[in-house]
Amino acid sequence: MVLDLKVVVVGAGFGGIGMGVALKRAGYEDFVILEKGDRVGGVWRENTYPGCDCDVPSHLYSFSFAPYRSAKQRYPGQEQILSYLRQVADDHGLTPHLRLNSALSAATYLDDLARWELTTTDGETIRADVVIFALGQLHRPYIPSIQGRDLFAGPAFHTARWDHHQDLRGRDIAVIGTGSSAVQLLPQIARIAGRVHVYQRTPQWLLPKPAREFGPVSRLALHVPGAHQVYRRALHRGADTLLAPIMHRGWSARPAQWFARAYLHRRVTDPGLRAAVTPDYPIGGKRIIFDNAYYSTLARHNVKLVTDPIQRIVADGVETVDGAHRRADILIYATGFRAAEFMVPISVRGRGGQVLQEQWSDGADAFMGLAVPGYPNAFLIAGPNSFTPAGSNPTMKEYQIGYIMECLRWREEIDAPAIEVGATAMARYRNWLQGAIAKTIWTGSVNSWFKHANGRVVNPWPGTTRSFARMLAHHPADAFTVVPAGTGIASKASADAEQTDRGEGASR
Ligand code: N01
Repeated sequence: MVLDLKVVVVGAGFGGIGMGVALKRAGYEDFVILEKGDRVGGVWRENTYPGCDCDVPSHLYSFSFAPYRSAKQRYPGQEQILSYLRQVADDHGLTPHLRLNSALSAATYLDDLARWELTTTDGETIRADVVIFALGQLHRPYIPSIQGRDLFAGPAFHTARWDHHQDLRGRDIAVIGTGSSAVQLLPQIARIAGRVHVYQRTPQWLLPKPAREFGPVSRLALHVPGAHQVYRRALHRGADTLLAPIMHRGWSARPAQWFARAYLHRRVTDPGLRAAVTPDYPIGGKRIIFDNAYYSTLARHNVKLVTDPIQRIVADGVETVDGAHRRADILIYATGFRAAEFMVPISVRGRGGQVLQEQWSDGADAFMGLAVPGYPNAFLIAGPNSFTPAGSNPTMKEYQIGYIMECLRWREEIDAPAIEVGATAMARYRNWLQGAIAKTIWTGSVNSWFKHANGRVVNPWPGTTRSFARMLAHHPADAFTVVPAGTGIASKASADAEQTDRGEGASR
């Protein structure tokens, strides 16, 4: 049996839940949210490693319509974020719309019907007018294929697949990777482990996290009408003013780099360790980490930072290229995610059967990270180049959700079977985007999950959250075009020509 719906949202993290709330508020009832997991929460459901929390303040890392008014912690913990998302879903009546344990495997646009046909891994077929992919980027673990990986005899797992059955007390642990997850994890496990070897390939820039607790006075003050909005706005402005300039080369990043270097010098007194953890690339080249405990943990008697590259993994430990063998009972991969691969493993076919993954083989791109020419009535939340390393990603998603709602309203208003972003608007946006990225430090040689394997910067947004909002403040008719039913295309070139002929405007 085929289920017939108006809208299908894929993913129940911040993007999918926020989209569900917007649909409900606009009076939509005929929609489902497909979720591959057994609960809502996205990355905050997947990541349960000790110490997992958020280094963005809770009053920013939340929806504008659902403030964390009584939060005691300035930075929310993983469980707190998970229960916040569950609460938002409950409060806004999303539970009946959720289809948990239901992973999308394929999405195909049916030209004749101007509708999407969606197939789940358990064989269900759904047809819908509109599909919104809110899959997120940091949920498919990356485990490097280091020689001997399968020979390790003890427990080995990724930070996003934490094995809670393992007792780490007194054990020798190897942690591979020194990104945000490792930095949060290390202080927690070092307290109980026998010995921890941390394998660093590239050092990270760290900045301190301001005080963690909100006192009773601050909490009370945030209940004063309007105070929460003022505080949130101030946090946004602060991030846009202090953090966003770091992404640009030159003087604007210098104060942050001086500050980070001074912090490192204060916290790491051993000259050898200090040299080992000092990055040789500009701050912001990788996502900056906010933390207070990592540097002091590296100096603990039972923790050793290893900077010699890993040669191989053996049954009882890790060997480095200098010939050293370090024993490990447990191996933890803090090696990040397949973040540069968008929409994997879903097979997406647009007009005329064109295949999204083929189009994106050199790196994904999408108009404002939310729409791709040739894929009518399909939208993304947190698609390519819409991750902000300098602010609140739930806020970026809210801006995209607002724009998608405008698209849905416009489509209904003009009674169009389908709309899609025009090739001209996309080309102009792409030109602007590439120009903006060229002015950032991300194009440097340092490795990061911001980039595709070919070096193209595909994840971060090269501006402030305010500039993102400004660019989405245009009417969809400025960028989108109507697609009548039955508009299959023979090739991408003919589609481009056809859309240009229609003379659609551009959004900027
Ligand atoms: O992953 P990462 P993460 N041999 O990709 C190393 C978000 N997050 O899970 O730098 C040896 O940053 C790799 O080395 P190198 C946040 O946006 C947010 O830590 O590539 N090492 C690196 O050190 C974050 O940016 C919060 O040289 C290898 C590490 O593995 C994103 O998630 C909290 C290797 C991977 O670091 C990802 O963070 C946690 C190899 N073969 C996470 N391969 C918040 O608080 C890789 N590495 C919001």
